[in-house]
Amino acid sequence: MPRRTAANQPLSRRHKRNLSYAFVVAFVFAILYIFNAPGDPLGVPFNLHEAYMNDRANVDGFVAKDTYDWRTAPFQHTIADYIQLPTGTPKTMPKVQFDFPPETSSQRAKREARRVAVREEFQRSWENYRALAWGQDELAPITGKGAESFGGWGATLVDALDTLWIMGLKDEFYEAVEAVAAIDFGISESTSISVFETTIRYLGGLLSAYDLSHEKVLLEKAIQLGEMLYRAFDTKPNNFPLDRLMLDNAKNKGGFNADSSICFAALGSLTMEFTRLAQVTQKSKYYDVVAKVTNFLDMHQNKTNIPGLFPIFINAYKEEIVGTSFTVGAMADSSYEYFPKMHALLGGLEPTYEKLWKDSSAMIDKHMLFRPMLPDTEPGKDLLFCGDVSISGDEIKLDSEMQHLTCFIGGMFGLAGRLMPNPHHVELGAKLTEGCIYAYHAMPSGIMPEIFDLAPCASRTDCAWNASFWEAEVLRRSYGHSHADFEATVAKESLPPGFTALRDKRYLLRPEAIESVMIMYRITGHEEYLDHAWDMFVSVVRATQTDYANGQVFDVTADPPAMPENKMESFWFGETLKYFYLTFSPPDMISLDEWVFNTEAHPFRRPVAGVKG
Ligand code: DMJ
Repeated sequence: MPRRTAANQPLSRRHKRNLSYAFVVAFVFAILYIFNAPGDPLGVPFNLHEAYMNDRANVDGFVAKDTYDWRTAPFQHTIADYIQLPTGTPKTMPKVQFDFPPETSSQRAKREARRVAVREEFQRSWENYRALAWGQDELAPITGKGAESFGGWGATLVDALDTLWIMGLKDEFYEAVEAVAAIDFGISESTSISVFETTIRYLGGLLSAYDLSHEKVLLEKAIQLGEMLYRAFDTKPNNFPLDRLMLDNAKNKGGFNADSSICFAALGSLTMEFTRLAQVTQKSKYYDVVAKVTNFLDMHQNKTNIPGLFPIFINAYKEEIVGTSFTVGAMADSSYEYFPKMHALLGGLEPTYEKLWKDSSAMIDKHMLFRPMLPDTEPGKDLLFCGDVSISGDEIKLDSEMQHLTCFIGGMFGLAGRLMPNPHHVELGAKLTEGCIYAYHAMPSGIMPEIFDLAPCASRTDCAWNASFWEAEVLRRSYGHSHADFEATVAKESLPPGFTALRDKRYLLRPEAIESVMIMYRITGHEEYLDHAWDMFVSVVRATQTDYANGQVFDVTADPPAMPENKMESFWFGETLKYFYLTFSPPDMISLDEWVFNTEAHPFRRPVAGVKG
């Protein structure tokens, strides 16, 4: 018979009771821990974040420094009557964002870990910009030197301001505001500036940081810069904006001729920034000059060579729109993007933007969107891309070439489909976003190239894989003749099935794909977008990280990635990292129902329904 030991003796009732108490206490602690697990200390609701960031208790007053007051610059082609900002009370707009249910603790832990990783990537580059290129336009990410590219006023400093605010980097934000107050828009590194780039990066950045922080000096700087850019509208015969502004001429005499050839993006996408400037200053003169362009576009929209669409180049001087090449990519993109966004920014009070959107989106859908032909094992029916079109006689021809720049289009259709309710547009937005996600996955580095071509399907509903068609398309793009040529091209170019050419294999740190992922996630709440975003982030960091920051990639087909280029544009801070961060933030952080982004990812406050501005 076994001996009775302490271990095998039956437990006394007192022991059992004590054990149950211990179990209950441990269980309660475990539950408390799970629901209050230490996460990101900055992960607080938006109103608390805003109160924390805008508490200026320890912040000095800032004084704007400018050696020249652009309000005094000449303006020869004076305007007698301004088109006024729309009056009336902003309309109630349909809800954009999905009603997100509360997240579980494990969802939150995963999301916050990803958000912190994005913030840390930003901070690493920011610290080096601060130490090595403070106040310059860019930090060269390999040599660690400063570089000037956009007027020399600190493009990165201004482009990143609102990202600092959104990421809760309070000390860094106010340090940057102090440096921005000291920018001298009276002098420049450059003799001429791009009106479009200066507007979307600098003016957009200043207005957005002002909208978020209410920091007065940011509005003063926005007005100084706005007055400089306003000189681009000092043109004969119609006050249409110039593509480039010669700064000395603008200061000394003014009075220009409108451009005889200006791209659609440069002509049509100053609307949001000048409208927001008009709203916050209550000065319709800023709205007037962009509204004139909008009225012109409206009058001509249905008389172009493909009615509804605008060609890449326009004669602003003669007010002629006769071009035959059309794209939603480079040189046109943001003008289409701004139609639905202006509808939101004006609280639905100006019907022209809805009309411009409806007529252009119908033709983009009809002529430019295409399903890629992919092996039957691939999810081709769920994907769309957007190519370019040209017209010759009556024949409209699709060039099934996609640009990274065009990846914003998924978010554009999704957002517009919510603002001006249209489930078909939301579905297009999802498929276009899936197209870009697919192109990221298809490349050995996990990153989509700058420009590539695909074999297009004849139908979006029915499209069986046809290897001979793919081969013919590869040969057409590469000027090859034989099956051997085809095989050599596929091997040399690392072409996945369905891809017919990689016209530009670089990745320039661009934001458009993650922009659409973020918007579609906020609209639909579909969790798989979070994983796609994370895959993109991991691949992008892996291929771009340098000792100092992140550099452009030469070849997205190289794996492991080669050394990046010594170049980092300001939109890496202003857009790309911001959209990654917002994807992994709680959805009330810059809600799409309260804010609308300009094309450089600067959020502007939307009017509140029923409340006059
Ligand atoms: C940004 O400067 C803006 O998004 C612009 O509209 C075009 N694209 C670049 C970044 O890729």
